[in-house]
Amino acid sequence: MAWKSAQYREMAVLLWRGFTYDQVMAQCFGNYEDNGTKGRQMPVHFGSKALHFHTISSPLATQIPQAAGVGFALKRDPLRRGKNCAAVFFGEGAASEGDFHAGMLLASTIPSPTLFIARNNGFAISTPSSEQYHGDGIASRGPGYGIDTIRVDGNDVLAVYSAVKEARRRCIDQGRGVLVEAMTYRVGHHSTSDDSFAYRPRQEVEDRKRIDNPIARFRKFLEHRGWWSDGDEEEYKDKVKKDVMKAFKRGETMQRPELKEMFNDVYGGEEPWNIKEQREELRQLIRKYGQDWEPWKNELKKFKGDFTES
Ligand SMILES: Cc1ncc(C[n+]2csc(CCOP(=O)(O)OP(=O)(O)O)c2C)c(N)n1
Repeated sequence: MAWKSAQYREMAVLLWRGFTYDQVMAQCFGNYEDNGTKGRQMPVHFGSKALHFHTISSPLATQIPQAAGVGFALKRDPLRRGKNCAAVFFGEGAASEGDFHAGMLLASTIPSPTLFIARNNGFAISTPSSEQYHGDGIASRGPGYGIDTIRVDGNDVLAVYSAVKEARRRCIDQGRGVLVEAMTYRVGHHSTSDDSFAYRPRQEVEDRKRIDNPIARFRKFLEHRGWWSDGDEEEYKDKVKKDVMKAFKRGETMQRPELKEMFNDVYGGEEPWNIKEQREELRQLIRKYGQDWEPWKNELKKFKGDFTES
């Protein structure tokens, strides 16, 4: 199974590998079933050791040189050499960070089977790609690093599938990095706190949704072949919506992980004195005020276990 390093739009990779809706909600709500990040990460910053998915970091592009390092480690391991690669996802905005260049250079000079997947969706929040680079997108940078590169129509599901399949084959066979740039258009707002109509026309978005959209296009393809219909679509959407809402309601009401988790896993190896000291200080404060001061009393009920006892 390839090691994945993602930005924050790759939840589908996890779902494809068997991550459940309950696990998604556990991470987003930071409840006690959030085994990967234990309530200590921002929502959608998933991670799963079992599914070989590195925990997502907020600072853009940090995953890129890390992935090149993972690729190198895979190549050094006799059991995984020639079988596995590291795959890293990032946006065209993240590719403006120095870390993009560091990662590409690393995979090129200390060759490592790393699949760089740039998803160029035209925007980095409000910055259009026309302001992101003056050259020919991200793909044009690959040859400069001696890295095999392909640009693909990111709105054509099957084209992306075959491009990535071939890129992966080359990556593993040659033990070298390969760059894929998938061209698409972000029809949604950047996030729920963004109003993209402040910086692009509504009509442009509506047109893209209807005309050149991977979901709409693939659906048309399936319908044309007689493999999908309006009825199938309605039935499927209805089922997924129900399943998602069920997991949402369940995850929302569950208790948070034990408070002591906040201090765990900060460093590897022996725990340093400052972490011990901070844990003890919080314990003393909770002993003193936890049951008397209303805001803390209410807040503490949301966590599993009794921190003062642990
Ligand atoms: C180093 C750093 N700078 C800025 C940000 C704020 N930020 C978060 S997402 C984002 C846009 C990223 O755009 P892109 O890489 O194209 O990915 P997209 O969101 O379009 O998928 C920015 C600027 C950040 N998280 N980290």
